[in-house]
Amino acid sequence: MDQMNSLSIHDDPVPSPSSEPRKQKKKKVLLMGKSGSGKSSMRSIIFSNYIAKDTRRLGATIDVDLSHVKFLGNLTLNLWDCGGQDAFMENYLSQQRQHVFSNVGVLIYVFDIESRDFDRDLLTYRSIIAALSQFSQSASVYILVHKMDLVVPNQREDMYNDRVSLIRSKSDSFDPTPFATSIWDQSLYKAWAEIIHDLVPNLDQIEKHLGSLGKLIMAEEVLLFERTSFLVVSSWSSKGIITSDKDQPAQNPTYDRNERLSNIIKNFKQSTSRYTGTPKSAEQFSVFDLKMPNFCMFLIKFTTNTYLGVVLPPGEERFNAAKLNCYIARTHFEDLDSPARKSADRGVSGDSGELA
Ligand SMILES: Nc1nc2c(ncn2[C@@H]2O[C@H](COP(=O)(O)OP(=O)(O)OP(=O)(O)O)[C@@H](O)[C@H]2O)c(=O)[nH]1
Ligand SMILES: [Mg+2]
Repeated sequence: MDQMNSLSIHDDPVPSPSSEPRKQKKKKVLLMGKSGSGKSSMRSIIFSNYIAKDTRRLGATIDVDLSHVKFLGNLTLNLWDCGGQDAFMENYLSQQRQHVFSNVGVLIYVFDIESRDFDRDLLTYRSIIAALSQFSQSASVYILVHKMDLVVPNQREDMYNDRVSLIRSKSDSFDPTPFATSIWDQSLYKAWAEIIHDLVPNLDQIEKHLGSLGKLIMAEEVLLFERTSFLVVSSWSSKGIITSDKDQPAQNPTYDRNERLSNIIKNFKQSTSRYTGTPKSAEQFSVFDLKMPNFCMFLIKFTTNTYLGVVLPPGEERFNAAKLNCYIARTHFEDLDSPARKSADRGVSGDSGELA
């Protein structure tokens, strides 16, 4: 246990991030797709603590709903939730063309799998892609084939593959990353966790340090959750024990456990908010312990923008020492998260409004 109490996470030759203060980075994220495809629903679930059934009361978005999300790694996401009614789409493509499509970091385009007129959806997508290649050629493109829950299970894969190959053929020089999603299961969390993983600038460094921490505390698995979305943005597993890759043989067969866990904890946070009267956006727990006969787990508030989850074999000693060491490691990870940020303004400070 001595070894664990003198935690050092500098065993890998990683340059100290505190010596090179990072500037605040901004990423413009366009969320587009036709009206009713589910854009605002997913935005509310991922960033505003909604659960799936809350989305039924959302109205159609008028023009663009703009929100700024402060994020892990000194990153601010400028999220443009673009109302998808025809008149708005035409406006983005004409009068507002440069304003909407310049400086875009990421385009997330949502297709409704139930749409009756997919050919028309494709035409609109093509116009959007043309505008994007005109003003933001280096943007990343993600396509979400959404509402998959409405398709009977044995047709899902074929239908999804058909749609994706057609969408790809209309994507010009972009190479979109596709996902099949639904707000009614963990697929939405998986898609957004991957998108966010690509967005966070210094995640490779964070990942390296997370691995060192995992080894030192003799964990089986370490998970880093982004605070606002509660998505697992990074994870580490001790070798040979667990893999999250579904194509690799694993002792833990639940390959989508990270997404499931995000889903479960977000629902848990919703319930605590409902029954304790705590505002949904407030920090709702600082620590969560789970001690089962075959494994233990704790979740702690870690840095400004993260929670840390640690899975361990059963055993009180190891559990307590690991937790203590994670608390010691917090200051170091705080630097990796965002050295410049000590502001009280956290999370979504949505200034919803029209295009300027
Ligand atoms: N069955 C199913 N319904 C969904 C899903 N995602 C969203 N919905 C429903 O779709 C409806 C429309 O969703 P919105 O998120 O408002 O659609 P939008 O894309 O923002 O539409 P605009 O703002 O007009 O562009 C809501 O009633 C949601 O509950 C899904 O995955 N499955
Ligand atoms: Mg909307």
